[in-house]
Amino acid sequence: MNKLIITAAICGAEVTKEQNPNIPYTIEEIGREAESAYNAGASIIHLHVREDDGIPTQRKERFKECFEIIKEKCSNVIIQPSTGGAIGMSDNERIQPVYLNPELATLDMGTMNFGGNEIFVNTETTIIRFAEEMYKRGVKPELECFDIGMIDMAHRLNRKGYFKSPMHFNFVLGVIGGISATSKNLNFMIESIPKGSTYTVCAIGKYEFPMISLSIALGGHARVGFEDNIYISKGELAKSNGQLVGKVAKIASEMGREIASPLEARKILNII
Ligand code: KMH
Ligand code: ZN
Repeated sequence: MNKLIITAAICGAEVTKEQNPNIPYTIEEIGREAESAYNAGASIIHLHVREDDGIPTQRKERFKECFEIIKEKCSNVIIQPSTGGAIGMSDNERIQPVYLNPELATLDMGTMNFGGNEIFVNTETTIIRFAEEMYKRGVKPELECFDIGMIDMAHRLNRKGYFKSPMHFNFVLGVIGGISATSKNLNFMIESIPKGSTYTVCAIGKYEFPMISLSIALGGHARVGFEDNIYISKGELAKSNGQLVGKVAKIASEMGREIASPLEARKILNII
């Protein structure tokens, strides 16, 4: 089986230090969390950034500073900024980190209720605008699919020539308002993408490790981290992203799946 790419979603935009004091806000804390994840086997850092007080921001300058500290501490890791940002941000804010020409960036594939009462807006116009800016700059989009219809949107934009093949997907399961985290749903998503595509899987809270384990068994990749889950086991807060990544690496090792280095991850994702 191919090697396993582990993505660490180290920060997110929703979780706070009140929920887990180890959530990073400052540049130093972002550097610390990225380093712990990298040392434990992550080859991609999925990045949201905050101001020092914890408020999410998409400011290009803040991303730049975080890119610098991550590159310093995790020499060749792949940095994948978010273009989802936080609920309520404008498209102009959300696109900011793409102007730093990262290798990868997330691209959210549809509008949804998010966590119940909020609306995460991603119209087709927004998706196309973000995709065009990414491809112009050599940034590969990771297509974030929170529900099955979002995969249909990827097919549609691929057919129309806006997305290049092979596409790379992230299946996000268990967000309230999106698809629930079941093996049936994950299989349906995997079967729905074009042959030759790559995919990674993440799931919220207690569903994180079961869904990731399924992905590892089926040949997919895995995303883990504070953005999706703050517990290392039931009722026990994770001390670091490294601890969460370490648990994935252990599951993979027990299942006989080797971990991809950042260079191997670039080859698997066709970004070199
Ligand atoms: N924070 C969520 C509203 C992404 O990174 O592209 C969106 C999100 C997806 O986290
Ligand atoms: Zn994110």
